[in-house]
Amino acid sequence: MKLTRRTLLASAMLLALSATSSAFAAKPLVMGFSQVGAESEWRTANTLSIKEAAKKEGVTLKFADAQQRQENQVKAIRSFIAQKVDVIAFSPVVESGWETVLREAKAARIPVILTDRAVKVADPTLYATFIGADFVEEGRRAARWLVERAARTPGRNFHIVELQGTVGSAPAIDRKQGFAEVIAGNPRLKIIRSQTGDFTRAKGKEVMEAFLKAQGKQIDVLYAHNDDMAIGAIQAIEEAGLKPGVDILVISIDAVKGAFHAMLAGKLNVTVECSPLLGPQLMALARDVAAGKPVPRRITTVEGVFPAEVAAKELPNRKY
Ligand code: GYE
Repeated sequence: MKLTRRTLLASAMLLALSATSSAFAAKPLVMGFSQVGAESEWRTANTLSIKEAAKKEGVTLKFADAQQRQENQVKAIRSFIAQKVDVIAFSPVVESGWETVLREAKAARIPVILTDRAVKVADPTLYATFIGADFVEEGRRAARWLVERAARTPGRNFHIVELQGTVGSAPAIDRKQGFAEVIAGNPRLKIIRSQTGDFTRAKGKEVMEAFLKAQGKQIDVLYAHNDDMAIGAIQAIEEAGLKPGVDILVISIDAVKGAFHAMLAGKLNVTVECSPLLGPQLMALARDVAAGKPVPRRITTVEGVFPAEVAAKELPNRKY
C-alpha cells in the first residue's frame, strides 16, 4: 500500500478510535458493600444514596444487607474477597471484632473503606479511610440544646431517660458519651434510665413503655439516639396519656423527614442532623483508593441542628 497523507491520517484516526473505545471497554470498578440492615429511615436513605451513586458512577455494586448482625457482615466480606472485588466498603454494625476478616481482606490486597460507623482495631492499616459523621459531637449538640432550654427555667430539675442505639455500635457509644459530657456540668440534668432500643421504632416504643411504667410522671426529657426510636417512644408517651414535646421534651438525632413531621405536630422538640447521603463521596473515594491514590484517613460530614421552630421552613429542603 502506498503511504499517502490520506492513508496515514486514516490509520492515525483508526488508532485513536481504538484507543478511546478500549478505554470505554475498561472493566468497571466492582465494589462489595455490606450494609448494617434496614432498621431506620436513616438507613433506607443511606442505602438509596449508595445504590444511586454507584449507578451514576458506573460502579458495579454487590450489595448485602446484614440485618443488624455482625456474623452476616463477616460472611458478606468473605464472599467479596472470594469474588475478588476491587474495593470493599461497609458500615460496621458494632465497633469491635473485625481484626480477623480485615486481615483477610488485606492479605487479598483488597482495600477497605468504612462508611458511617467506625471500628476499633489496633492496626490502622486494616482500612484505607473512614467517611461518616462525628457522633460524639452529635451527642454534645443534643445536650447543648437541653442545657439552653433548662436555662429558661432556673431551679427546675430535668430527669432524662435515654434510648440508646444498638449495643456496641459506634453511634450508640459516641452519642451517649457526647451527651453525658455536656450535661455533666449541670447538676439539674440527670439521666435516670438508659436502655437500648436498637435504633428501631418498635423497640423504641417498647422500651419507652417500660420507662413510663417504672418512672411515670418523673420523666421530663427523652433523649433518643435516633429519630425512629423517638417516633416509637412518642407513641408510647401518647398512649400513657401524656403530651410528647410538652409533658416530656423529646430530643433525637438524624433529622429524617419523619422527625420534621413530628416537630410540625409539636411532638418532637429538636433533632440533630446526621447525613446518610454518603454515596457520591464513597464512589469518588473508591476510585481513588482502587487507583492507589492517597486519600484522607477520616472524612467528616458537615451537619446542623434543627429545633421545632425551624421545622416548617426546613422541611421542603430535606432530602431524606
Ligand atoms: O443514626 C440510625 C441508624 O449509624 C448513623 O444508624 C447511623 C445510625 C443512625 O440506624 O438511625
